Amino acid sequence: MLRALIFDVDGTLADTERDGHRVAFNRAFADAGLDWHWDVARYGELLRVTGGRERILHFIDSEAAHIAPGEEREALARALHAQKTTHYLRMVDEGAVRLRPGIARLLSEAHAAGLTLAIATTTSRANIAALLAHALPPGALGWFPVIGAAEDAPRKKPDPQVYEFVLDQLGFAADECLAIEDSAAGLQAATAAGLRTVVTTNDYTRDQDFSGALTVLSDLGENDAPARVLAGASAVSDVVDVAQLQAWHARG
Ligand code: XBP
Ligand code: MG
Repeated sequence: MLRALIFDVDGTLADTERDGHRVAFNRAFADAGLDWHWDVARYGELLRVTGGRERILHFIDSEAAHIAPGEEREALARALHAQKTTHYLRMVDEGAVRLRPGIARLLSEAHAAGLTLAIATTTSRANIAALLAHALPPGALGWFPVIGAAEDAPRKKPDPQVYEFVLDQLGFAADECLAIEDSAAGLQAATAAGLRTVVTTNDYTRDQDFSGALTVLSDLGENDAPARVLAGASAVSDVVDVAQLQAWHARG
């Protein structure tokens, strides 16, 4: 029986990366007087490193090796990442980030149907709270009794740590849940935790390897803009709703 849906955040609930996180990183670099700029294409490459602080550290290693290794490098990455989060939170409050097609519809429907909703993400609790507060009805954060975030799982996806944390908190077996992800790293993390996964791709993840996913979709679909199945199990309805997820889950 399907009991819980576990959602990734960045790229899955919302297209946060190109016009949200990326812009916030660049603002933090400018604030610090650095001439670093992550353009849209470069950011796509950098997304291979999951976790914003880890992404900055990787960039320092590859392009700013003159910055002393060790404490100086760690402190710089931490400070830039904190400043980036400040910018990102402001941008979310200003409405720079929107939920993806079908997300608000499916979350409301699943909550009303009694499915447990959870989150498993690499980003921070503050970023999740801001996004949900801005984009969903008041109180929607309370629809998610379990949230696994950066603070709970220092080992970032594709490591399964955040999914294992969420499953532990939920108290459900992995085969009673579905994960919804947008990236190969996310799919690997969920799969390694024993979860079956529905993938909705986006501009940054479209060409990644999603073998092992239950199904791969353009998005969850709205009534006037149906979801397209790109690979895996076919759909019985135009939009991904609770009945559709139950059907996929039952196929195993
Ligand atoms: C998301 C990430 C995050 C975001 C930026 O991966 O890797 O690092 O890009 O957020 P996923 P932070 O969707 O697989 O969880 O700067 O807060 O890390
Ligand atoms: Mg993601």
